[in-house]
Amino acid sequence: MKTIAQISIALAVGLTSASLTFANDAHHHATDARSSESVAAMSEGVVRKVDKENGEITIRHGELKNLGMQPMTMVFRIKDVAMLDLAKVGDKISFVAENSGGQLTVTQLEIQK
Ligand SMILES: [Cu+2]
Repeated sequence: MKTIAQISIALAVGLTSASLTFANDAHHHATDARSSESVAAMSEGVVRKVDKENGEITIRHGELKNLGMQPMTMVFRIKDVAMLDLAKVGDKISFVAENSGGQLTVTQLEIQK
C-alpha cells in the first residue's frame, strides 16, 4: 500500500511540474507576442525632472506595455545625454524605454507640441 501511495505522489508531482512547464511556455509565448507588437510603439509621459549630470530623467509615465509597467512616476537613465537638451520639466513627451542590462533606459524621446 505504501509503495502505491508513493508512486501516486510521484505521478502527481510529475504531472504538476509538467503542467507548470506548459504554463510557463504559454506565458513566454504570450509575452513575446506582446513585446514584438509594441517594439515601435511609443509611450506617453510628462517630464518631472531633468538631471543632465547623471544622465537621468524623471517621467510620470502612462502604461509601458513593452515593460509590463503600470502608470507611475519614476527615474529612467537616458541613452544619450544630448536627448535631455530637448526636454523641460512639464513637457509632454512620447518615449521608448527599454530594459538595458537591468536599467530602464529611455532610447527615444520626442516632445509633443
Ligand atoms: Cu514605471
